[in-house]
Amino acid sequence: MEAKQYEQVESVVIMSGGDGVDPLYVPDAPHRPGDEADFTEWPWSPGDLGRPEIDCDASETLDLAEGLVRVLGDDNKTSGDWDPKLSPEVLIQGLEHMMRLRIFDDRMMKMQRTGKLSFYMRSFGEEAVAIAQTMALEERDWLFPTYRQPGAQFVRNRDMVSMICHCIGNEMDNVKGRQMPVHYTYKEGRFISVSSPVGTQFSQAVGVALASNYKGLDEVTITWIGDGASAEGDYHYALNFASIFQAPVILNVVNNQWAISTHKNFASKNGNFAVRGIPYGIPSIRVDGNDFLALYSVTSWARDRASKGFGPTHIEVLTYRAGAHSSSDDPSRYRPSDIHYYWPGGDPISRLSEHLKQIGKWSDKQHQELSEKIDSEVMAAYKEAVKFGDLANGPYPSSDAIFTEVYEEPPWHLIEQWDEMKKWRDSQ
Ligand SMILES: Cc1ncc(C[n+]2csc(CCOP(=O)(O)OP(=O)(O)O)c2C)c(N)n1
Ligand SMILES: [Mg+2]
Repeated sequence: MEAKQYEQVESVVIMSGGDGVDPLYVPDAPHRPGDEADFTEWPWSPGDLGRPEIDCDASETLDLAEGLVRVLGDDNKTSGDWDPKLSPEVLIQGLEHMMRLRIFDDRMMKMQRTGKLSFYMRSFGEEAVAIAQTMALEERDWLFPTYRQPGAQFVRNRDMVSMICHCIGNEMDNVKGRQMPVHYTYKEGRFISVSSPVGTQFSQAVGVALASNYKGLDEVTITWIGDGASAEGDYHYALNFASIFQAPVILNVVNNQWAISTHKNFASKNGNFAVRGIPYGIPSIRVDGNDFLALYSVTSWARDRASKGFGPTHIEVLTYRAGAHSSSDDPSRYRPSDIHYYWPGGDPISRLSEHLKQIGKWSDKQHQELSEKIDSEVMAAYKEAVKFGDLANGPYPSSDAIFTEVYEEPPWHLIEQWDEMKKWRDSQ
């Protein structure tokens, strides 16, 4: 066969910064300090969007990705095809988990401010996300969270004392001081260790989902990534692998509008994260992340698809980070301080409790009593946890732990270093 000819291209000089040419386009923030904090009201209502069959194609979900699945309306009533019709008992359980998370976060933040913890990250405003979604799964399903989904551990019954010991980094910390606070790992609950390098969990989750498939197990994997981290390659590798190998995985982008001080416009050109799944051939849905019922329903649908062999689902969870990124961040430097009060999705806890009151299954008195009960539970757990050491006074995990728990038998060069450290320690 004759070799093909390739057209020769003259060398092109790329001009930048000439007259009228912006050398670097930088997207604007939606709101800055001093701006009036308002959002356009959502045009989407419960009932706008149908619930497709679980074997649907990605193309059939375009309206779901461009719209917003909601079940709870502004009147706190439920409606539409996506209403999961949960019993009041399940809803009260969900409300309790969300209240526990908010009260726990509040207490831990106070501990951080008084020097009892080194660092903290709250889920403020996003409590429904991990809680509703984990409740919609089976206990055997795998969770690959970020630091913004610790609430899943309450659903999986993790002991609060153990969570606080981890945040302090004391002797009972199950990761022996190896992780930053809130970067939990909870093996018994299949809650995989939170990674500090954001985004890595996304492709790991796809790998685990493929392993479950290969072993013929009815286990689904769920993972979450932030809007900011979804600008990284890990997100795209995960979508591609999940789609090609039809992994039983639920891929969530939690769009809480902010990374740290950079905003969602740095990660998505048109502000919509859900539609990105469609060119990968993955059915994609955008869901109101402050609507417990909508989250539960969309996640059950995705689980059902995965479990029956129809592969991955891509979900944009639309929410708002009501608090700071972490205890090291001061968001009033880059956005209006009262902005979260204007978020059309409101507060996930109030919305669910108002709905329960409306159906006659909840009251202000019950809410108050539960809140007080949880507060005492958190205080009691804290007092118990500091018995094993606090940040100021220790005891801390032994420095020997640097050399243990990675290798069953540490290699010779680590043993040498370990011996050196012991000698130094004995000489102190
Ligand atoms: C690979 C990597 N880059 C940067 C950081 C620093 N960092 C930690 S959290 C964060 C913002 C992440 O924002 P987003 O993904 O939207 O998650 P959110 O905090 O809003 O839940 C950044 C930049 C990091 N931990 N890892
Ligand atoms: Mg974010």
